[in-house]
Amino acid sequence: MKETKNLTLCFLIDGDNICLAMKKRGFGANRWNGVGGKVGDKVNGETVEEGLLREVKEEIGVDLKEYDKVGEITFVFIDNPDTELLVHTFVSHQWDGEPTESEEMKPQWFKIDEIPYDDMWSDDRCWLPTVLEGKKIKARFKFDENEEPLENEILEILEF
Ligand code: 6OG
Repeated sequence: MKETKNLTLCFLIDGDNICLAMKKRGFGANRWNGVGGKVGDKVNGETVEEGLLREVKEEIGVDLKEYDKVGEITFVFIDNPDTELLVHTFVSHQWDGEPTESEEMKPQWFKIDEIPYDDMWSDDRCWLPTVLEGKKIKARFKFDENEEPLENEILEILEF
């Protein structure tokens, strides 16, 4: 039986700047990414949006005031074929508070044209520019056992 785990991922955008956060521990450590995490992690029956607000607050201390869903991205790892990660992806232009370091994440602002793709998950280079152009996507990526993308396994990027 395939299991789908729901996660959230959010990018704060301020004009030409994007807030990324360095993951300090756990899955995806030492990569820049948006902020988010598992839905229902710590709170039973949590909705995707509740999970988004909780994780953004926990990880960078910010309360989102506005956010748009911009993508649904499915990740499959070849050494864990029965589990799919479904990452509900958002951008926000309005929030309360300043992004602040936590035990899990160290946030930093980057110019949108200087996003450090070499130090991010490799899929980001494929879909994040499309999202930053204001499009919404559905995408699916498959990784090998070394967390490297498998050639020709980028199945689709669609507007929906
Ligand atoms: P926690 O383990 O911290 O949630 N995530 C990914 N993000 C990108 N850009 N690419 C991936 O490719 C990802 N896999 C997971 C979702 C993990 C956080 O990392 C995101 C969550 O925001 C494989 O609870």
